[in-house]
Amino acid sequence: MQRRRFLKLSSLSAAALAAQPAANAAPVAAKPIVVSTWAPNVKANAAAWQVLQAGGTALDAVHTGVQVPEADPDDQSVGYGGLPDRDGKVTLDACIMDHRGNIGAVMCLEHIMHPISVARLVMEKTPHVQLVGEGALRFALENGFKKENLLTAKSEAAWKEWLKTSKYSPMTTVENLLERIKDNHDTIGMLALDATGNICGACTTSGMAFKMAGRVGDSPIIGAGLYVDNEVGAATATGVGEEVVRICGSHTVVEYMRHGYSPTEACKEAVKRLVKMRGESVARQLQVGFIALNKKGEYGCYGLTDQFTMAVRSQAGETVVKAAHLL
Ligand code: SD4
Repeated sequence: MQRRRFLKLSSLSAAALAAQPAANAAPVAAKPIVVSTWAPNVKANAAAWQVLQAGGTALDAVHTGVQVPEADPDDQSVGYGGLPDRDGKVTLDACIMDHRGNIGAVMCLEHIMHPISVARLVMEKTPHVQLVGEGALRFALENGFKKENLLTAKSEAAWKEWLKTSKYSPMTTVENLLERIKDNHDTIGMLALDATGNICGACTTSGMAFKMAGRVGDSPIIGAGLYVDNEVGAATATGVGEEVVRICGSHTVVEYMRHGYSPTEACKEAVKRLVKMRGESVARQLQVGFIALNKKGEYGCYGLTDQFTMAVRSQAGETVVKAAHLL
């Protein structure tokens, strides 16, 4: 796989990394609208869309939408059925951000099927913005969440298979994530613009498969995996979280939109920054994807390498967009 990727990506030219002038055309749809990372999340968008269409808030829409993959045992990258860490434990990361800058996150949370709901409770019921591990679990149980076994037979089998051959190394976990991304399915980041013009976002994941115990990626980190500024727009990320954190990815995308870039251009600029920082040879072995939505309902996405997709739902119907990519 490494070699295949290398051959595919080695055509990167210096020109591809040079600053591009801002292009203008951005897909636009009247509000309300909801967008998500990865094509299979059309299902999650459909649930969010029901909320939006009924006049619900962007916050309720993203909260409802991302619960779909969280509860889906066949989705091995989010919630129930997520691939475990290297010790066989399913540990979940999630965050949520509303149009007023309220935020809540949980990290390394075990046994709770809907970490996004716990993140929302952190936001609404505590003086804090992030709870991790045991404290997050205790908070969830105290608030009526049920303790469940999230490791499905399918994910346990995948873990046992991995144990036979894999080494505990950072690159092995990255390779696992890249394999998973080839199935076009991964972490869900969702952004919604409701009928009143407010934007909110949510992001939830089981993180990198077979990660070290205690590892937290970008997904529950506000500014990295998700960022919302109701005056400008919102962005969310997927891919190798360590790389997204390094450039405060989603915040970076929103800042580019603030300075007039279209959602697609803003996502591209963040990807370019990462490549500049990491260098071509490291970057070509990775995947990072951003999606963004602005106040006008314009949306866009961009990937570091091939295969990234986004799902869109608006009055115009359901669309899947294949992201352009830098390398
Ligand atoms: C993480 N960003 O934990 C997540 C995983 C992911 O596509 O999004 N993969 O690093």
